[in-house]
Amino acid sequence: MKRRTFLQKSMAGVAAAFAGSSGLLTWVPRVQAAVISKTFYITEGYIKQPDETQVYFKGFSSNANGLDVPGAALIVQEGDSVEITIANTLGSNHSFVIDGMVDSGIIAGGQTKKIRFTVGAPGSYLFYDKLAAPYNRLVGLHGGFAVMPATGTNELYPGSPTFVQQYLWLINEIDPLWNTQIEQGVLPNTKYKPRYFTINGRSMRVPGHPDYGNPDIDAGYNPDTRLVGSIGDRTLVRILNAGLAIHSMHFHANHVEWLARNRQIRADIWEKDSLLLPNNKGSLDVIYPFQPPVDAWPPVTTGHFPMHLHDEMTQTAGGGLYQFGAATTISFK
Ligand SMILES: [Cu+2]
Repeated sequence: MKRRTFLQKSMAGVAAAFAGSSGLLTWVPRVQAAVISKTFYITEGYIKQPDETQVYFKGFSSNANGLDVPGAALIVQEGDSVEITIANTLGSNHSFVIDGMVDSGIIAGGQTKKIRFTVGAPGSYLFYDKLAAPYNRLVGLHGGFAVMPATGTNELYPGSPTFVQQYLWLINEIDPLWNTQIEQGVLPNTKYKPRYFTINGRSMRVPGHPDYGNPDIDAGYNPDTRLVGSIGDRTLVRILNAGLAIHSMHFHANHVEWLARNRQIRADIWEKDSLLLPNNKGSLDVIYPFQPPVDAWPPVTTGHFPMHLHDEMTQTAGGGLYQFGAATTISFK
């Protein structure tokens, strides 16, 4: 997989308007709206899965010659003006949609289209291709769109608990047979059997595997995905589900503060260790507080803990490789 790259441009002269790659979001709070521009190339290619199978994907890529699955995450602020140019390098029709905010309409094969919109309410959104639903979305045409409130504060929505850093986790599951049928230009006609499960396009590797700890490959060590903090580094995690399956997210060491699900703000913020992630573009927003685990004695301030999904199939690859699925790690440094 090509390393994710990112293009940044702000016509209002505001630096660091949005961020890096698919997961760890860079954000500098600001009070004025800005103009945010981004170009995506709709591309295709193959990504090697944990069992060495090469699987076909399409993506919203930052380079015409690359393949980014998911597409680079965008982080913007309510009220910003966004201009997105989408160059469809393929022969098939595609689209770019953010529910409630923008719908490009059909972008025909070979066509380049520029869309403009004003950013709506704060929260965590998916951008995706809605054509041939859900197949184009599942085959990789998706990415995260994080909207900060216009308050100039590190909070999910005005008045919500604050944090010092934020990540975006995009969960997907992959049925390679479906992807192959999409490659062949036919709509899948077989029963859905996902065999790979990813966070930000990557799966876990286990100790002893040649790619264990390789940040480009191993979801447990990829800096976009792995939560890293010291005590007190309250961390917002925006979790989005591009896939068809409902999941159970389980955090170790700390409970999380549950702020929203499907952008519905919780009236009461519960502290939970496991949470249901809805399917079909569902979302969860939580704060991982990086506090000393409350039940540990003597007190724990450093260490390395998992976050995995509790639906067991998601912890496998290729129909059986256990612990090569959708999981990552949490590092108290
Ligand atoms: Cu668990």
